[in-house]
Amino acid sequence: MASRSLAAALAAGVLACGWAGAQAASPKPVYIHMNGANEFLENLIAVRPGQQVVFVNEDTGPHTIVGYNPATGKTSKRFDGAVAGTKGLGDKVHTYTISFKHQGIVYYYCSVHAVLAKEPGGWTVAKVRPGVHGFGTPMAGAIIVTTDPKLLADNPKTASEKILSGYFGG
Ligand SMILES: [Cu+2]
Repeated sequence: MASRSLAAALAAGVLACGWAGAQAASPKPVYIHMNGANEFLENLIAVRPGQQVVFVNEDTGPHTIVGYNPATGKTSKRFDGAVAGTKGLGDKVHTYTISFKHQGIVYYYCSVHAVLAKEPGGWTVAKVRPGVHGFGTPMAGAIIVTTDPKLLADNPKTASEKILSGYFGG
């Protein structure tokens, strides 16, 4: 009898631990892809504080990922990544991973394909670097760091996959 209740207690304990572990586990990363169009495919995403954001370069050319403050125009020393290109599907892809502690909006751009420019109102924005081909949008994006479940559920589908096989670019 004793061993049976012990086994039950152990089982309950294991289940409780497993459940607690699952609760404490950090959420999956959110992926942002570079794919040959000189843009960030998922250029607006939401993540929880502490959740990893992984930039995946599926392009043959290199890119940078540099945070900036639109109010001051200053670039970030901490949010400052660079990713080399890849030879194509099946070849190694380079990634850059970062997470953010505080809620708010974080802005970033690729300094190879975009430039920061001060608007007449004083706000700094990313613009297409002259001479760079692309799809009309500057290579830049924003990350909303939030606990709002509606925002977190609104990420593009591609943001949940590391490798997008149809998106390798030239
Ligand atoms: Cu770029």
